[in-house]
Amino acid sequence: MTPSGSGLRVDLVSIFPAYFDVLDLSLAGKARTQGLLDVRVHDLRSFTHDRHRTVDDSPYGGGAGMVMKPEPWGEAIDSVLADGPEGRTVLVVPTPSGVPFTQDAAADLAGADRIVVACGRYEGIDQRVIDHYASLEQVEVREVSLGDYVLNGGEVAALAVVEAVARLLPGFMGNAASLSEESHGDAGLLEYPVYTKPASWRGHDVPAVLLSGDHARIAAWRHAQAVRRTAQRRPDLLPPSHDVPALDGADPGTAEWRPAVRADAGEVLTLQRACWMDEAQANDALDIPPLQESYDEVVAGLTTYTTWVLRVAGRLVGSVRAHSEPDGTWFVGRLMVAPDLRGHGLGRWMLERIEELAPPEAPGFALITGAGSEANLRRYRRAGYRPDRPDRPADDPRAVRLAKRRR
Ligand code: 6GU
Repeated sequence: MTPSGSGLRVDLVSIFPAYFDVLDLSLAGKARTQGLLDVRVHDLRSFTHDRHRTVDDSPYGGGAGMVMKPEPWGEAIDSVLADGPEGRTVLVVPTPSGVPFTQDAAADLAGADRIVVACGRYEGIDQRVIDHYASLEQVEVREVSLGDYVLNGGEVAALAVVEAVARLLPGFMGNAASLSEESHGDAGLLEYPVYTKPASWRGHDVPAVLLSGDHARIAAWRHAQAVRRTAQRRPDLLPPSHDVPALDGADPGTAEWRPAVRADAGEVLTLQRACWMDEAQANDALDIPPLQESYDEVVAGLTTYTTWVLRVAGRLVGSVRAHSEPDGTWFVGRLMVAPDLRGHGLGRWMLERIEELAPPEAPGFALITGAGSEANLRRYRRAGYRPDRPDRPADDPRAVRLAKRRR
């Protein structure tokens, strides 16, 4: 908050002050009536002195378009700075060549005492204006961009900045919004899809899990949906990509690690059967479920679990899935590697990748493996897994549950 406690002061400078009339209606309008935000709009042209109120001129060095002259900007910003609160002042200059404007940047601005937004038009503002204010002790300058597209001027960006900042101000609408952003489990992922009544609309049903009343299953489903959406739409937000371990004779450029889709189900099932054969031999049990049952389970698992597949040169060579147990433990299942490709580290690699997709609040990981499979027990031990609840009798004496605390 400001030293005076009078809220955030925002000064918007533009040749189109009417652009900001909407601030009386929006979220920012609510912050204003609550006294959290004090927005003032200034017409750049009132800081010109010629008959035509000129704000632009042709660029030195030639080229297309016009550049905004430094003098009106200098007078306007000086005048704005001369009247207003003490404290931390940030000059925001919207430009498509700025640094991306992010939620972190909005949160940072919400902690300032005043923001001045200089809305340029044409090809931009003479760079010396930015350089001059950046050289002043009492002003921080941020050239920001909304995204990789070009707008005609900074006004729409200024509105976006004001709205993003206003809803983060301490006290705004009881602060429910900012609380949810800080405490919700899937920070850094895109939101899961949301639904409301009616349960069926134009032939589209709300996913049944959301009607189940089972809060642990609902949370697990939402996390799986958030991970899958993020992988599909914003892979850049997921943990940094890691190279798939090299396979003899395979072009590493053909490796593909991504969330499973329904079209993968048949091959996941085939992989499961191939792995089951080995497992059955190691554990002396051959109770393979009927194909239909397994298929239904794989398909259902694609939405209720976070299931990922590894393809190399188009072939499905590995798969793993995970979901949150009621206490938040990230339970890893069906870690499978094609039998002819064992020993290249693919299993360990997939285990590490799926662990990275656990919700941040997960206290640790768990999995179940055959008690008679010495090789698997050794592999999981090397990956940090130890017998879980060894005191408790196992449901199935042929299986052991292993767990690992989160680091
Ligand atoms: Cl901040 N300004 C302009 N003029 N165009 C943009 C932008 C900003 N962000 C994306 N495109």
